[in-house]
Amino acid sequence: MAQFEEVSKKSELHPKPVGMVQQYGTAGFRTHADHLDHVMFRMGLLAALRSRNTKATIGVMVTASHNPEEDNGVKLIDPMGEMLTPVWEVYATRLVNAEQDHLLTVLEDVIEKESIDLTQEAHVFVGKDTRSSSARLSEAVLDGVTALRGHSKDYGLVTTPQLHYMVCCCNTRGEYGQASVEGYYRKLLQAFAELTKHVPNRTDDQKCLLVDGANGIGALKLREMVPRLQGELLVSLFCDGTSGKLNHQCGADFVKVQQKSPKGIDMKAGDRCCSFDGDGDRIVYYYSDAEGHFHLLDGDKIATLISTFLKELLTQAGLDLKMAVVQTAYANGSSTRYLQDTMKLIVKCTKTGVKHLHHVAQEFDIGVYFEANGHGTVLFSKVLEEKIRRLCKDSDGERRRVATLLKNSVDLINQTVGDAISDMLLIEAILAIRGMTVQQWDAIYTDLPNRQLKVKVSDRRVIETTDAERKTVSPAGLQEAIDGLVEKHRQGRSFVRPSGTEDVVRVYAEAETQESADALAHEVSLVVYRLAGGVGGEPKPL
Ligand code: 16G
Ligand code: MG
Repeated sequence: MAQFEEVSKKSELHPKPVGMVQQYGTAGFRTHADHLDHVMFRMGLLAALRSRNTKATIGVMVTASHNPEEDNGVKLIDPMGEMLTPVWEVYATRLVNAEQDHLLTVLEDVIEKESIDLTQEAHVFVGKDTRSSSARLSEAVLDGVTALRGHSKDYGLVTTPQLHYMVCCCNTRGEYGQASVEGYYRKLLQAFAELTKHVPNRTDDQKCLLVDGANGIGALKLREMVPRLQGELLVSLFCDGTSGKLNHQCGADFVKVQQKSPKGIDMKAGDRCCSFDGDGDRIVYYYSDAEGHFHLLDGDKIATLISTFLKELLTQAGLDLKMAVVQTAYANGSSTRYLQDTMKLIVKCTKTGVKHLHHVAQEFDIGVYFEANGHGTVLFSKVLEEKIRRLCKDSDGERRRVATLLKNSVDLINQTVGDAISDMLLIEAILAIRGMTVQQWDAIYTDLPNRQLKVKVSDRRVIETTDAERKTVSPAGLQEAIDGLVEKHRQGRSFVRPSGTEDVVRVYAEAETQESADALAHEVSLVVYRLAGGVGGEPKPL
């Protein structure tokens, strides 16, 4: 077709290696940067189609998050700033895997299936992280958009959540904020200043926060904000990208998995610290005590702090609304018990992957969702936002104060997706308002010791799960074997699931003591190895 001449011509500049197959997984396409040029070009094409299909602006983010610097990846962002809808993930996979002479056929197929009108305008926002390959790869995305006569706006270096925010702002005609990095800073900084302005007498020590920027984009963006925090938060930035390598021995994933502080951070006993991941959509907190023991405050502890704070405000404001915390099977059993039994909150469990949590959180007036790995945010219903707005205007005294706190919390939170910078500011504001130290926050409940292992099998798809990945249905006998092992450990719990990002089966175990959790994880991984076709040597630690 004549209208695709440009696509044909341009796609020759971004050829697909014959036989290469990739999958739009939990976090989009992600692999070694050398294998991504054609993927990027084609995702530019797909974004231009998705934009026409939704009659809205679509985002394309070039990043491989916490993966090594040599990798890269790409994710599409739907109109309200949410993850790409699953049907289009299938199109993405098809388009990327089409051999060169088949590309137009697959493209036409999507156009026909979705009845896309090519005379419509298409608008695409593009962003990238700090990887050395990101500049060239985002050019390939822009090429794809142009080849289908789409308009693009290149935001250059931004965190993933910043691009989600831009897309949402643009499609809500500014209702969510102004679609620029400056607009993002202004919205967050103002909400943070409002939240902290009546907090009395904090010492500099209480305001100090050590931040590990994973040598990535989060560090660059935070550095731009720090001078504008008006001394309410004193940030010492480490792993800021000036010398170290992206995600290398630093960042949220390293800290969470290794359960130790990042290399290069200068932390003393009791210092409050946090780590971002490589694209700024995850955060974990930690400190070390006087005996040198490391304490991690992960996504579960963050969800607990935030949901406790919001629930109290709701009660004080006299708002009786539905609130829930959404977790995955990885949530520490102690956190689930605390939220359910002590806080009397509704707790939901979903499959791993942000989009699953996001979806369930949308069903409530306040949906707090966090993965244990530190990715999470809070969603507010339109009804609640309206009630808060009205209360701010119509009430006075204590009720008005509480309503204003709620309003500023809503403004500080990036509701499109988990956002390390926004989460960090909210956590800091809550700790300040409550006059709470990191140790007091940590003491809300005590994590059950846990262990994660991974097992290599010849085909991880043989593992099928149910009940939000907490039970397996195949291979036969596996769940019974796990149940038998769990029974032998006090407070034991264990589950296994095929990874969505790596060719392995993941094993999780928790129990009353670390020895017991370690033993349980080991025993379960041996059963997986035996029943699910293990390959290579013995199962390895994560
Ligand atoms: C991706 C997901 C994350 C999930 C992780 C699980 C997004 C944006 N990220 O990083 O939510 O926890 O994958 O990885 O959805 P796994 O399947 O390899 O355990
Ligand atoms: Mg990330």
